[in-house]
Amino acid sequence: MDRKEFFCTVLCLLFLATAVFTIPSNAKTIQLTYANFPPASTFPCIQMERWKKEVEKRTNNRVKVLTFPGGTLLGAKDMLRGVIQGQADIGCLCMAYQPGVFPLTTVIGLPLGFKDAKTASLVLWEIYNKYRPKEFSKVKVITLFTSAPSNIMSKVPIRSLKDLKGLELRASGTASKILELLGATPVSMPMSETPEAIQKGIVKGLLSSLEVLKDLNFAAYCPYETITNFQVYPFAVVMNKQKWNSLPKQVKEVINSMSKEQAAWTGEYMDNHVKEAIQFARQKYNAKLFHFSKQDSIKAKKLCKKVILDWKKMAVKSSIPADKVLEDVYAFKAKYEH
Ligand code: DTR
Repeated sequence: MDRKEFFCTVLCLLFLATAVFTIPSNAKTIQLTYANFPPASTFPCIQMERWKKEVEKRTNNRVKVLTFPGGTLLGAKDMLRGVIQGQADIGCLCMAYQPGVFPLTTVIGLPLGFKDAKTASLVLWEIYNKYRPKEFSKVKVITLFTSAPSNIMSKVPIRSLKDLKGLELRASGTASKILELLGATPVSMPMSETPEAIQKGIVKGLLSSLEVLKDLNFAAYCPYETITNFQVYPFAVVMNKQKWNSLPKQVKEVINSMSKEQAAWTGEYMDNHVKEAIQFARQKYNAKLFHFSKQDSIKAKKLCKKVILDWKKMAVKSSIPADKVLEDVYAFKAKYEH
C-alpha cells in the first residue's frame, strides 16, 4: 500500500469511527411532559419554568421538559389521576382541590400561623420527607410548596367579622371551611375557574394569597384587601412512577437534588411576589388594605380552631399519628421561621 492509499484508508476508518461512536443527540434526549392547571402568569407555572430550565441545564440538555400551563394537558382536579395514568409525565396539583385525598399533607393547610410561603414550603417538604405518606404512593414526588398565607380580596370593604356575614367568597379546601366558620358563604372552586366567577359577579371576592391581585389582575375587580393571614394552600409536583423508574441514574440524582431547593425557591419567589402584587394593586387600582380589630382577630382564631380539631379526628381515622405530625409541623416551623 503506497502513502496515498494508506492516508485514504486512515481517513475512511476515522470517518467510520466518528459515525459509529457519535450518538445522535436525539437518541439520548429524554422528553418529559409537565402539566399545570393555572395560567402561565401564576406562581405554580413560574416555578415549573424554573424547574424546567434548571433540570435541562443540570442534565446538559439530556432532559427536555415540555410545559403545558393553563390546564392544556390536565385540569386542576384531574392532575393526580392523569399523572398516575401517564397522560402527563409530571403534574402540579393543589391538595385543596381533592378533599380527602391527601389526609396527611393537608396538615400544612391548617390555620397554624405560617407567616410566609418559604417557611411553610420547607415545613411541607420536611413533613413529606419524614412521613412519606401513602397518599403519594402511586407517584414520585418531585417537590412540594405552598402559597403565601391567605387574605381576603373583595369588591366591598370587609373591615370586621360582621362585614363577612353571608358574603359569597371563593375559596377551596380548608379555606372554605374557615369562611363558613366565620359566617361567610364559601363558593368552592379551583383558582383556574375563579377569574370568570369574579368577573361575572358570582362571588364578591376570594380568600387566597395576594399575588393573584397581579398575576390574575384581581386587583381590577377587588379593590379591598383584608389582611387575615389565615392558612396556606399546599401543592405537590408529582411524576408518573413508570416514567421515573425509566430514567437514567444520573437524571434521577439531578431531580432528587433539586427537590428541597425548588421548595425553598418557590416559597421565596411567592413571598417577594406578594409584596410586588400589593404595590401593583395600590398604585394601579388604589387598593385599600384593612386589618381586623384585635378583638375580631382573637375571635376568628378561636373559631378556626375547629378546623384543626376536625383534621385531627379525620387523621386518626386514617391511622395518621395526628398529634405527632402536628408536633413535628410546629418544630419544623420554629426551625425555618426567622
Ligand atoms: N390559594 C389557592 C392556591 C393558589 C394560590 N395562588 C394560586 C395561583 C394559581 C393557582 C392556585 C393558587 C387557591 O385559591 O386555589
